[in-house]
Amino acid sequence: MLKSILIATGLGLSLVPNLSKAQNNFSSGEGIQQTCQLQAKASYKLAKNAADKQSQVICRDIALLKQIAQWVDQMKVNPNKDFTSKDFDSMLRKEITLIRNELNASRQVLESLQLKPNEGLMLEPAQWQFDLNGDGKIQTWEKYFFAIVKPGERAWSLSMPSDDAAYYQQHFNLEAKFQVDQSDVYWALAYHQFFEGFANLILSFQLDTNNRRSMRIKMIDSASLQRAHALIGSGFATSNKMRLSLLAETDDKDEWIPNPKQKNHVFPLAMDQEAFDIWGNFLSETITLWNGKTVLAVPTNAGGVLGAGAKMCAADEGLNVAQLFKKAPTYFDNVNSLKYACAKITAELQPSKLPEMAAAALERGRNNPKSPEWHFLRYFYWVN
Ligand SMILES: [Ca+2]
Ligand SMILES: [Ca+2]
Repeated sequence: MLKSILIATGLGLSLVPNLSKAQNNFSSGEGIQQTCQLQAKASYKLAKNAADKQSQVICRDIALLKQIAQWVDQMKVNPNKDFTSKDFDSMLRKEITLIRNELNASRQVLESLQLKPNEGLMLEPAQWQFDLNGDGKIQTWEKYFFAIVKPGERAWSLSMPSDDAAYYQQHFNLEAKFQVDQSDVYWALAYHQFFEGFANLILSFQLDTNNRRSMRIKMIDSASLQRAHALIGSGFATSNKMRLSLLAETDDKDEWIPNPKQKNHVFPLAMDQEAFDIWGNFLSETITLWNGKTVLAVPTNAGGVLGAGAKMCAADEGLNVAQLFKKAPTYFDNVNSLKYACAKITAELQPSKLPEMAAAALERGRNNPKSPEWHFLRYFYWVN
């Protein structure tokens, strides 16, 4: 009896300093493990202050990432070859619903965050090493999953994360750390809004396989489709807030995304004033188009998806993106199913400048691979 009390007290005492040390520590491997265990135990409801809220979002997102990695591994072991089957549909729908709900919870916490100076947590992402797929081992790709690439390195590829340790030593800044500020909160919020929007978009539709001769897409949830439009629109608006918030920063210490004057940052890309201007122009054109204040009218000689879209509407019409979401019919067979969103060009409803801007940016990029426009696509990947 006495022995068990002693052990219990000893345990309690030894736990106390660990717990306080674990509170929102994202600068060491042990710290983040303990912090996130604490957050999980509190079912991600531990949010008494700004630090707890940041901690909750990071830990909950990592838990979601683990869940996805485990789900993908499970799919590899037990692949369902027939992706048109009802089984596959409900399995995928269940997973995307879970992703949407988790992103929704984190998004709401981020929306409620307004950081005052120095309320931001210090983050050292290369220390965040987890067994993501739950196979009991931390493999090389898992060890470096959160590590940040060095400036000037090729920041993106669509291939699987590398499993070669030397690759990370060479190309990654494994000492990178930064202190979160309100601009960075907007950065995270915009990503959450976009991804939650895409999850809603996917969930609005279903492959209709009842008619075996031709496959078509059925819209099954109009409310989810409206949420997708609203969330992606909010993502653009937040991205613009982030741009303005970054430009307004006057300090220069432990930064994540830098403004043109800040030098002390660990972001893989430096952004000059010109890049900020291009970003601002693209954003404002995109927001106007997204909200149906302009229409997408593409020259009929354009190729690709845009060209096909252009031919769909009459010569004096353009595609109204807001109508695309609001008036969506039940069935989509081919690109002509989108005709319902064609709108007459009038004095009030002008064509968007976005196609010309994109074409000009690509053209300048072709002539000068160092031009900021050419790098814009890379910026888009990192900066949203
Ligand atoms: Ca693993
Ligand atoms: Ca900053």
